[in-house]
Amino acid sequence: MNLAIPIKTLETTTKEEFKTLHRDSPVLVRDGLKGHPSKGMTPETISSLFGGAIVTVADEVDPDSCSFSSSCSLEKFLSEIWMGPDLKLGTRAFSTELIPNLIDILPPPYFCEDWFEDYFSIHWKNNVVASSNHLWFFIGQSDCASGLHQDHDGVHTTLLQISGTKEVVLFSPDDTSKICNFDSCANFNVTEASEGVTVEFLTAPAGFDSAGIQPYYGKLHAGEVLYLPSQWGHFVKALNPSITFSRDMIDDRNADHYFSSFFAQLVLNMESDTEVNSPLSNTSFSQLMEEIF
Ligand SMILES: O=C(O)CCC(=O)C(=O)O
Ligand SMILES: [Fe+2]
Repeated sequence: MNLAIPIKTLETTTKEEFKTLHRDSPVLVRDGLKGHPSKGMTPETISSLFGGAIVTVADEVDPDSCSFSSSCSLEKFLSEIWMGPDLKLGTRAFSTELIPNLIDILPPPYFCEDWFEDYFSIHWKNNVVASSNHLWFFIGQSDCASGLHQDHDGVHTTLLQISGTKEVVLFSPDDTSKICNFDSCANFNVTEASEGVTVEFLTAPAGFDSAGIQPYYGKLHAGEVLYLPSQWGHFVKALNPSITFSRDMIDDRNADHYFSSFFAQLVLNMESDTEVNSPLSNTSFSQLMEEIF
């Protein structure tokens, strides 16, 4: 059993203070949605903006046996399934084909520096930020969970809690590399007791030793934002019907990591000619190069 440390929590901050004092560890900012276009959104507003998108509904509680059951419109999911009988169902989707205008309501939270936002042209924003899995929504019933993982390409991310409450368990990049091997991560149980929250590892990769592994634990409420620096492992579970938006970011600390992964992937995609999966399938390589240089 490993006792969790509470995630650092701030009532409020500023861009300057956050960059100087806080950005290198996970932080929960209570007024994180202040001034954000998605603040106060309801299932009704989300339906009116994006309700026509066809989303996949899945049982996401156990990521290893995630059974994709059906597709339906986001409007139907929100009005009939999300509030319906509790089957631990959830949907997650990212921008572009599904929700082309998600980028309009998902700029970074007020306290975050982001080079995508500050330096990218419209072309890059539309073809890379909006189409390379950097803008997400996660909508799920109670108990719907995202298994422990690190985000792709070394991005920093923010979880913007629009509605409901989620619990999160975090591990440092070093600890995450011990808990997860290439195929899977250790399974664990989270228990809340008067002496604190404990994490008990159940199944684990061969040779895993839980001694010294330090979990971090927190609850994310509507209006709050959780900031996760690059490569922090995260497990997220809805404690009641919940809506989370998520926005990735880069800055001086992870831009090299991001661009080396991004271009390595691009070259692989060009070599194997799998244009459909390319993050730049809407644009040509030469067009992109013209934008950059
Ligand atoms: O809210 C969730 O279920 C997962 C969020 C997440 O993993 C992310 O935004 O990177
Ligand atoms: Fe994630």
